[in-house]
Amino acid sequence: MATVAQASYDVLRAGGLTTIFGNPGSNELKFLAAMPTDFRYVLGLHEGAVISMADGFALASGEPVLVNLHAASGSGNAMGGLTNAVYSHSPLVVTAGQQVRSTIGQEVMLANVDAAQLARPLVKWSSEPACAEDVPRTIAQAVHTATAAPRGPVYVSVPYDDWDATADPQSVHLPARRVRTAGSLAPEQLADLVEALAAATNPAIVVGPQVDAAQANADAVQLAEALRAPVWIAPSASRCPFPTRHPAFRGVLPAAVAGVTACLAGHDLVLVVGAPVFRYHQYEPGDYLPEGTRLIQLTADPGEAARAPVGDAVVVDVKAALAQLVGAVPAVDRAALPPLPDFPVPRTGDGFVHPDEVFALLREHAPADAIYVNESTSTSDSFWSQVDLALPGSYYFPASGGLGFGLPAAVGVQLARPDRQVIGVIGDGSANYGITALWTAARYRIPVVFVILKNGTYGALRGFADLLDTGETPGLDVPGIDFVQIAQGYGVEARAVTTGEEFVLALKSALDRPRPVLIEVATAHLQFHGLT
Ligand code: TZD
Ligand code: CA
Repeated sequence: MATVAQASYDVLRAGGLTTIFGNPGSNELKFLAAMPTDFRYVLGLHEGAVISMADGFALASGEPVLVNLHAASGSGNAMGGLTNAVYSHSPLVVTAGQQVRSTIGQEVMLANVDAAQLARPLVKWSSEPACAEDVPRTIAQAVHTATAAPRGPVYVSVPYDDWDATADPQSVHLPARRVRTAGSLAPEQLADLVEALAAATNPAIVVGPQVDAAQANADAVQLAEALRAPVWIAPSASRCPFPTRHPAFRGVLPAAVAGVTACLAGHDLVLVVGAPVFRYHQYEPGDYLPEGTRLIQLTADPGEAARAPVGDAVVVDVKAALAQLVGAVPAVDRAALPPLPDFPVPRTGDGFVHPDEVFALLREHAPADAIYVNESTSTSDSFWSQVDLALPGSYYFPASGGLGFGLPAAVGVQLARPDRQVIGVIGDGSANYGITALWTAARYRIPVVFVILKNGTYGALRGFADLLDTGETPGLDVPGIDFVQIAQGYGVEARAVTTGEEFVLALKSALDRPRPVLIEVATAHLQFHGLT
């Protein structure tokens, strides 16, 4: 007779969840002791890093991933990272070990009191099975819920005395079940969209993370070419859904109402594909759209459709919808899109490396198919002006703005995509929230190149302080952090550079290594500010 643990692992295997990211405690040992040999366990030293490594792995592989946390304590540590997974539609199956069923009511040490409630405002679905026999079915439900459109994280709490119980013989049906979503445009919806696009004199397209997640980037290119329409990436880009050197590409829309409206001026129709309308950040109220502009949003997420403050929406699989539109829009009689200007000449620093120069040098010296995981918050404009991202799955940024994603997610992405070099571009502020992932990268020889941009400050908050006119506030600078020593302490080779030439040498040698390497780049005059 199979145990609950064995039946549960059969469900996980069938769903492809054979990589487990976790940090264990006493409540998880029974589950881990039963782990079959075809599963692999990736240990993270803090749950914030665990969840973000898993998030990166799920985003880059396109597959659901199991996260195994310790009770409420471990779950709480993972909660910030979970906000990113929610907004990146990451199919994480988060399990947390619970104390022995009969003792939860006494609130013994490390009981997860009211466990299912803990993650509920964030996750798609949360549960603690009512009895041991229902654990394998609950885990199957969790996997199907996480992967059904719109994808997203789920949470399951399992008392640890359940794992050794005898499984319900009927659990054998669970691994074979498949749950699939259909979601093309109905004929009349397609006809309406084609009519609107054909009638528009100057349509624009805005593409979002769902396009990259569905690997529909080439479909978006085809639609842009068919319509001869310019393309922007939706504000607060968490992925790169369009090739950045295509003549139609106009950049990332600013994350403020006024800026979006200014960019979209002159367009009578804006088709938003695979993004919310919109993920603003800076509060600059104004008209959501230019006068006379109509907006139509295509999204797989009914929540995104319902909460938009402006425009019509169609809830649909965006890859299917794009392919349908490409096949149906009539040829247009408009001028071809002009070729792109050359890359802007990067600004350079003296005694430090300007971020523009870092990104230009990465473009020149890193592999063309490198994947960038970016968590450097004040350097976005530099990044987008200098990079050449052509392939799907080339860029990841924290989807809810919660720091602590970047460094661990780079590790998870590299584990999922050993065929492409991952470069983590991480600010000296952001790096600290997920720093323990360096140990995991070293321990499992996951060869990420971490580029730490060191300006000694929370640069983005200095930008906000100007915007909000708050002047000098406490808590904005982070001087005196030596990332070379920190990295070495976790077992990662590291070096610090202060010139472009040094950076190129360090980068080339890092790219040749089969192990992770960290390069700390001075991106401001640290001594001058007294910030070393
Ligand atoms: N804590 C968490 C978990 N998420 C956050 N977004 C913040 C705090 C606030 N925050 C930002 O939104 S940007 C930022 C902070 C602290 C500064 C990051 O500094 P950095 O990058 O060094 O990584 P820059 O380029 O210097 O801004
Ligand atoms: Ca910084």
